[in-house]
Amino acid sequence: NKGRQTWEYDPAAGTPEQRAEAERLREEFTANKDKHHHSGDELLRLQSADRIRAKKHSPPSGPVPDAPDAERVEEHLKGAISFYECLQQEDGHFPGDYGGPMFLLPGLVITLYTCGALDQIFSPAHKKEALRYLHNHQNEDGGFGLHIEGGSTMFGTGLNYVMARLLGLAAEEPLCVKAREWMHARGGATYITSWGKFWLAVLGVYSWDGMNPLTPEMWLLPHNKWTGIGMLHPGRFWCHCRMVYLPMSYVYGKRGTCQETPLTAAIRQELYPMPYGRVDWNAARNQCAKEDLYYPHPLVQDILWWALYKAENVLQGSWLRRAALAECMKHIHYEDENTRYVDIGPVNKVINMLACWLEEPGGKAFQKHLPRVHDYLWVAEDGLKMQGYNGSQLWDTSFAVQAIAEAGLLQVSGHCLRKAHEYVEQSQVIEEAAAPLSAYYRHISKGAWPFSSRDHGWPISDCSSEGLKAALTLALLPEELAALTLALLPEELVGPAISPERLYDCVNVILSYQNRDGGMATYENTRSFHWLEILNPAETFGDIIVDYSYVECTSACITALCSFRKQHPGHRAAEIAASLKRAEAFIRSIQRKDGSWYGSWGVCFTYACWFGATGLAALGHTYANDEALRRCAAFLADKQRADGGWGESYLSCQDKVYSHLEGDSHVVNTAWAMLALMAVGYHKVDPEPLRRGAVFLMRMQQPSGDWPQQHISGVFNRNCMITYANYRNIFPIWALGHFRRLVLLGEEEIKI
Ligand code: LAN
Repeated sequence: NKGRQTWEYDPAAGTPEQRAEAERLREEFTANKDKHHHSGDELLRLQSADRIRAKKHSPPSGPVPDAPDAERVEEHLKGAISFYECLQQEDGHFPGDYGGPMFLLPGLVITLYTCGALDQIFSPAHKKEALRYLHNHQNEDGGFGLHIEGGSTMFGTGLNYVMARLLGLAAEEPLCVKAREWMHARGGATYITSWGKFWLAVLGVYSWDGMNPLTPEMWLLPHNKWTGIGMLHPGRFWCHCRMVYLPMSYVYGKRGTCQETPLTAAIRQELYPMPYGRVDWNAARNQCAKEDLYYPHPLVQDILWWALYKAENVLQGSWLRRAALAECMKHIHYEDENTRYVDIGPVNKVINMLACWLEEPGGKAFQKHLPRVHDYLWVAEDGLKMQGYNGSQLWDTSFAVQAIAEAGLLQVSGHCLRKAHEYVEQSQVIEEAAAPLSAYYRHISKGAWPFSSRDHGWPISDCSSEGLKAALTLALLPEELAALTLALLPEELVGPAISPERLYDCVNVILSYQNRDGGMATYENTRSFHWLEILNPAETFGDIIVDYSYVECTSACITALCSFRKQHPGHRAAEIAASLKRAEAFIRSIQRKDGSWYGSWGVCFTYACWFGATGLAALGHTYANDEALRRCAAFLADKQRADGGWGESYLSCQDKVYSHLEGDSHVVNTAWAMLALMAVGYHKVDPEPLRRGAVFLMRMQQPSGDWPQQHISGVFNRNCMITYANYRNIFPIWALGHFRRLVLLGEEEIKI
């Protein structure tokens, strides 16, 4: 259960002052909702209010000078670290809001309603907070976006409308009236995306005939690629795509639908501008609002779906269908059991739960799913949301370790690092998933680190790499701490070290991730070809079918292997050297002409430049001796703004063109840009941009030592944004720490 984050409703929790303060924070958020779409995770901070008040260090008050010296920066860092430490949990991880997507909670509410379990999970307080969330994130025009910063879409509006109704909001409430008007003005809910069609059909407010088929028989295709057709087997898809379409096709194949209630009968009539009985379902299959269209269907899909649509007449009720559904259920149970019912992500979590219920209403599997719903819920002053994962615990904690250790202020951070070490140790995956892995299309996991917790357990290339780097960083600390003559034994300082064997297991996983193109993908190897994206039916998401090599994942693997071989030079040295060479070639091959890299998991070019630059720098390349790094530095230097910071908009991700933020620069972008520039040694050429960046970060720091939550920093599938609440603490600490030691103190290389 390490790393488990759940919120409980306790009306008596806290002092009356704290409760009043929470209410005030909520009201303040609502009053300012047009100014910022993000909660600042203030309720989490409120929970730690006593610790925050008692902390030893705060940043200096008074204006930040234009040319701060090392001592001044040190004071800011101490304040930042002491503050951040207050958020750390008993088990050593740093919790934070991992919301952002707006299409997750409705699926959960629809499922729970369908299974008759809504009131079991959603207390009146949950409902109130979920409705608060809806009110706070409804756009001015009445619609809802795909994510909290996005313009209105039919997907967001249709699903959140339905959720509002299921949570008890009357159709005449202004929220509903405005959302309905938004939908009707655009033709109504038949224009929702295919995933939206799926959820509406489950609730029984949309016809299954209005859906392009999710033929479960695809799971019976031969998997061997030499058969040709085997290339289409879901076992070759990106795991998130495979794991979502698995239970979706089960539910589709069964036409699993909520029993009609007066409420669903009413919703049916509300979603469309015409009476429900007059909707043309065949035409509806391919309708999609222009606001939602990120990846329009190519013609082949229309032909394929038409053929499969016709085939449904034969397949439904056939022995083949029964065999396909049984095959799906086998894989669903495997996934549930191997993740302790957390599941790989928020979408398959909910649909797996629905599939289990359809298979056996009230059965054991369904019962085991219910408590794990809480792992995905998060409460902040903007309300209750469903997160994009069961948290980002290991990811944030590994970054935090690296950032805090590099600040080099161990007198302040020793305790915090010790706790973080416990979490890193306890979350490494130490066992494989159940055998046989190949029958379930699973990659090896033993030795990997997950993104969130050991219970979740899916291995990821760059999480393994960041976990390994954190472990290696911590392994060096006892010496450093001993040098400070602190009256503690090294073991007491960071806890017992992770054994070399476990680190070797992780290296084994990292090496296994290398693709033929030299790069590393996310959870598995690249198993098929880019042209398969023509089958991507999800209109709002790009590049979901294949797990590609990414600059982020590849660079993380490079830096991890480089750190590893410094401490363990004898272990698989030749293989590591060969792997690094190929990974380097991959990174170079995907650099853009303008010197940048495109980021797939963070916003955006700034994020990816940080990875591209640190990857090459770890291999010994610098500004002075490498043309690619000079181009990258020039790209970044060119993007610095008048306030000294960097600020990139999420629009970069969808448009694939650099886009500046309006208003203030962003502390997280600024830190990434500074880290990239320092990695390549730009400060030796011109320290000025770094000094200005550092001053910007210090000016943005709050008196508590915290930084403000600004625009959204994470992304997936090109088009959907996701919040990384911890980044605003981690990366400014990292960049300022680096700046102090490298630029102001003139250290050549930072050892840890
Ligand atoms: C994540 C979160 C972590 C992220 C990093 C480790 C940061 C990245 O470097 C590799 C990709 C990965 C693992 C990643 C992939 C896509 C995820 C799982 C997410 C962004 C969190 C949520 C998202 C998931 C796909 C959301 C559900 C939506 C679907 C389209 C299925």
